[in-house]
Amino acid sequence: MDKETFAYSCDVSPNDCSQICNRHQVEYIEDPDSFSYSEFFRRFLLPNSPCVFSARFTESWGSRRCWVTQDDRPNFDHLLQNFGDAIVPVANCDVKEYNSNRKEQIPLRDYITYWKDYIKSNYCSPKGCLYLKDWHMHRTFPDKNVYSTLLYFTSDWLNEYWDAIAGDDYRFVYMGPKGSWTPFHADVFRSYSWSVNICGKKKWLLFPPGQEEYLRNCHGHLPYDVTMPDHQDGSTYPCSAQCFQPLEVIQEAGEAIFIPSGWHHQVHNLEDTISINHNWVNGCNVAHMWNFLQRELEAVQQEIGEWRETMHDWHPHCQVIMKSCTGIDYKEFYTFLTVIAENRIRVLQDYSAGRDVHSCSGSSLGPLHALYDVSRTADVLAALIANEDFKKLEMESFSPAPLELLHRLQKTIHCINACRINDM
Ligand SMILES: O=C(O)CCC(=O)C(=O)O
Ligand SMILES: [Fe+2]
Repeated sequence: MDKETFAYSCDVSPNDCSQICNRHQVEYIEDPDSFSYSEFFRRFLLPNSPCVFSARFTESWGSRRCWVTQDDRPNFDHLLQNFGDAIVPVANCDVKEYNSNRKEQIPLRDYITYWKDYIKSNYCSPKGCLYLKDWHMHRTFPDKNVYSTLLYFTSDWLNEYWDAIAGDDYRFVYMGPKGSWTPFHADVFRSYSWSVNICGKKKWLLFPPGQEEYLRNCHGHLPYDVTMPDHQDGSTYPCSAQCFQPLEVIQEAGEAIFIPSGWHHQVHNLEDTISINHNWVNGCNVAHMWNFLQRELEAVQQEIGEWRETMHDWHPHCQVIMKSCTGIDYKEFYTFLTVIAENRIRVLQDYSAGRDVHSCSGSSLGPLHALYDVSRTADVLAALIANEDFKKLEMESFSPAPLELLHRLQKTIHCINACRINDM
């Protein structure tokens, strides 16, 4: 990150997306040589706006050669030879379960047999339209080297955290025939996503944050498929007439799309398509994640509100339910902030001491980015510490103690501002 961008990031609050809502087109970035990280940060990350990168950005990816045949179709033979035994999650696009699709785990070999038969039968099968999605390919095959995350997407606290605790990851492969699709949703924890088509073509329907409120039905539920004509019916969807038309993006082979935080979307594969995507969170959208967690906890508290007075462990119980519904509770959110904070404090200490910082987690975008991360972590940590529900947790078991960590972050910001900022 350059000095101008750092100074700008100190003056504007992240995620002010008001200017995007009336825009009708998503911006297209053509040339990797003239598009810097700082420009992406200023024009897309901070304002929380979507964009598409041309296929030139992913030209060097191995998967764009090995996973694709000469005529730009999925290379089934290569996938079978390299990954045939892997067990992969497969959703049935024709079977709705809650607001998603029924999923099962099968060997990739069987999925590819199905896919080939499906094509031969003219995209029709008694099994329905099956979509391989959310396959943690990178976790199972870390050395396959089929892609490398674009620099613009590398400030990724979510995967940095889950890698550090060897817990999980949010790096996925999707593959499915023409006609497979993903229902209307916003991403996990209100994270960003990026997605690159290795081959094929997708149609994205994007709704800026808040528009989804107009799409709720009379029971307050969000739609499963926003393309269904019944959304025009005012008695079932009382506010749908007020909703903007979605931004529609056609993503071609090789192109990358950036989906900002909290933007609801629905995705259709217009051809047989393979894509790679990550969910990610960083200093620009961590406040979205924190707001989302607070709303999730409120929803749980409402749901079991009648036992508040009679159940002695009602507050911890709300956290348990929240963790089972969303995948994270307040304690884990705190641990997540701790890992990022410690990594960035270390980068800045090493930098101040004149040590080489290139090999540390969170250092690749430079010391000013580390300083930006420290200041965003401190802001969200301060909000967490002031939160009444967080105060009710058993904080003696938290290490480091939240206030101590906040003071260390503030001291780091102070020291760097006082002595080094002009040299960075
Ligand atoms: O490609 C798809 O089917 C869905 C991808 C998606 O929802 C995302 O990347 O956020
Ligand atoms: Fe998504």
